[in-house]
Amino acid sequence: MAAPKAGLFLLLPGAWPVWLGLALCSVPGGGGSSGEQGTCGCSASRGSGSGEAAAWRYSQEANAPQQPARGTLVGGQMVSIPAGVFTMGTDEPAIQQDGEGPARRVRLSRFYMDRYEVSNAEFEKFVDATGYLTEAEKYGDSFVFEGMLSERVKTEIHQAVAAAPWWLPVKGANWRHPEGPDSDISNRMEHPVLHVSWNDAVAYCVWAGKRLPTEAEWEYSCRGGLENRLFPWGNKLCPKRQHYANIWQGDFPTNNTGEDGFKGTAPVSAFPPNGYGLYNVVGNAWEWTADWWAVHHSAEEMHNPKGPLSGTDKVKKGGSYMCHKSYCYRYRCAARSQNTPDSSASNLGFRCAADTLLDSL
Ligand SMILES: [Ca+2]
Ligand SMILES: [Ca+2]
Repeated sequence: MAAPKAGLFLLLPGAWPVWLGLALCSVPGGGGSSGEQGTCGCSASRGSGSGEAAAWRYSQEANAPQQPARGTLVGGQMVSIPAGVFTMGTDEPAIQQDGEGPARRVRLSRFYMDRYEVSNAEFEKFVDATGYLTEAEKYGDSFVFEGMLSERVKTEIHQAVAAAPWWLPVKGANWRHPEGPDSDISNRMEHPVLHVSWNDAVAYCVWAGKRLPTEAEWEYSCRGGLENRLFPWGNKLCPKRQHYANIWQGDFPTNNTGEDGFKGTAPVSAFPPNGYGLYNVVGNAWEWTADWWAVHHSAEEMHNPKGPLSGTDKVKKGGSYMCHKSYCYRYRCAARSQNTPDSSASNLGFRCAADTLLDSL
């Protein structure tokens, strides 16, 4: 099990995903224009809606795309992403060392993309059909954020990641037990599967007749037909004071208000979809891509790029429910990070892509 990257993880005081019934960004226009330091960090006053009202506000029905999606829904689970050319990366990198630039033109053939992050329910089908054991289960432990752990589990841990002491290797933590042996997913079957390594993600996608998206495909999907925008929906983090992603609100690292409704993960169908009809592309769970990690990129136009031929880490995209702008401003389409292929953690999942659709999809 490889250590999580130190720069990606946040203190999360809440113990469980909690629906707080708080839906609106409490600072009008939070997030502002491109490059502004907005976080929806609207801790001063919360929305006053009831849980039921907030649940409706973020339901699939209430958040149906207001404009026709440019991707085409195929069956219930995948979207046909049209061939096209887009600007990958940015010439205004927010995190220089991550290799977000340069902006370069990338041409892609048509492909298919999962509408949602792979959920616990979907992953369970795979495990039930194959008996697959994830790497976290084989290793016997996985990384969990300290703030998610019970006191009993914490007292049994005597080791931490030196560079990121808030991440603890928890014995018995895996996709079925995200916070260790005394936790389960019975109330989170529609949440993204966590504690899956890159190798686990590949195994799932192959079983499903799919594959992991390349980084270029993921980013193109993230942008939803928009050019040079920060987020899948535009440049404002909270347009019309509405939350569009599950990230962190509050004062890092002491207070996660859960203003967007979730201190932990959210259901994979929560929050409005982007222009291609994809949900939770940024935020909620980090998503593995197929590519090896590198930080230097050619500015030349490329056609269906697949990243470096080899490497030590794989690219992950989108940030997670633990991302706050002050620490991990990586819930942008151009943002990126990396882990070794055998890494697993309580904020890292995936979705699949495909070149063709099987009849069963
Ligand atoms: Ca949140
Ligand atoms: Ca995501």
